[in-house]
Amino acid sequence: MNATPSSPSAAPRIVTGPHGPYFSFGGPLRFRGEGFVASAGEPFAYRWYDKDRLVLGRRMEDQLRMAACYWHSFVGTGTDPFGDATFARPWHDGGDAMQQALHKADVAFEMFQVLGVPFFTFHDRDIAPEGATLAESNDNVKRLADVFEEKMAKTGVRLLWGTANLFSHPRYMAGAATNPDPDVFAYAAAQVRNVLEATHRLGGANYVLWGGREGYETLLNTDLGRELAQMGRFLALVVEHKHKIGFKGQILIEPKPAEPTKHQYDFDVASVHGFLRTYGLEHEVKLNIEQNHALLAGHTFEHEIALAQALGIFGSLDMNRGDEMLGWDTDQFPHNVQQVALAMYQVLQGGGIGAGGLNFDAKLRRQSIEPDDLVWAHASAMDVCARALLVAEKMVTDGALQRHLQARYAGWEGERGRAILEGRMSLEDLAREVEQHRLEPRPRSARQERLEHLVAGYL
Ligand code: XLS
Ligand code: NI
Ligand code: NI
Repeated sequence: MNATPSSPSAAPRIVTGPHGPYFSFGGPLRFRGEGFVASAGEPFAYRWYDKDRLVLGRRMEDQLRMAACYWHSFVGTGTDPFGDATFARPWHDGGDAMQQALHKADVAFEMFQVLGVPFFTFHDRDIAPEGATLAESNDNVKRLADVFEEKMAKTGVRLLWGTANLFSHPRYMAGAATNPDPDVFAYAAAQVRNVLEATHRLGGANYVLWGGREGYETLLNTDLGRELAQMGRFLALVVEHKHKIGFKGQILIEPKPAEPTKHQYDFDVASVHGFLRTYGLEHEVKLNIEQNHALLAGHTFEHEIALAQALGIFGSLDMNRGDEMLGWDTDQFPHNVQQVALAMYQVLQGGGIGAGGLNFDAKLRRQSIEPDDLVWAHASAMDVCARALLVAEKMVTDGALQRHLQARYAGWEGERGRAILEGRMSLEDLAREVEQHRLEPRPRSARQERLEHLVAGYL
């Protein structure tokens, strides 16, 4: 380990690996406020991400709990279905697979420090190579977890969540838990056990399951009912093991309607909630909601957040937008302040992000080939989220939206409304009420445009 000289005089130093600094930013990015003007000496500073600023009584860093993900940034190479790799990453060649993994870890922690991002996330296969046997693969993961433990202690970076990659390897082509072959189910279970334990050891706040291959292409070869039962059993085993090892983090499912399978079982918040209740897991498992997965399911991000909160299963967020014109998961960094603000408003109204966080499950466009593009992408996204949080704070403190909502539902706070909800009135009672009092409900404006104008004012 050696330290690189940092450019702005008093800035703390960044710990890099033996390959030296990968990014041109010598010290952690600083907060310089809205008036910041980039210069050769300081090409980037946060304009809104001021981690210690109090927002509704909590530090901004704690309201957002932002995380950089390992996979897109350090595994991705810029390939697309038509094109080869465009990113030349030095840790992808040179040395054996384990040496490459160590090099990758050095660069990852260098980036976390430059950004000052408090959390990271990973899949087992992102951090360590697959071995010849499962035992070897699991051992590789454990060795990297040792390395992480040391780096986390040195840098203060924490783990938002870990997850197992149960979708890349051909053994999982027909699903992991939902595979027609129980041996694959067993293999997936063994892999999850290992990552869950590594996540626990690293003090992870959550453990995520995204069922990329838990779905199907055609019913001609699929027994849907059987596969759902298998998935229910798998999740129960994960929950059981969590309690056995004393993992206190949240277990999260990440819904997505399709891609890679044509029809994914964890379609959206509503369908996952139904699934959890069917298998009696609604008090054990929460949701990791991804912005673009919501859009692909035909919902807004804020709809999925509000629904999960209403059902008591809100867990965490993956902050990556899609493209309005493209119907697939483009995993772009957030840049639309209004979109993020509307989501953050729901998060705040529902009591905050809790043990979850805002994970950038986002990747560079394949023409962004410079190392520093990784920093620019994350830092810009962090700044956009910070700004969106400040907008959401205004929406909360001003209170006009909330007042409108209260006025709109005020009837339900009255005697008749309460009697209905508390089950004190039958259909006959209600019919009598209407007749006796000659009730004739009068439609009232919902004022959508006026509220939209209010939102424009908070931006
Ligand atoms: C893919 C998912 C994936 C999960 C983690 O679309 O978003 O990246 O977040 O397995
Ligand atoms: Ni996704
Ligand atoms: Ni995701």
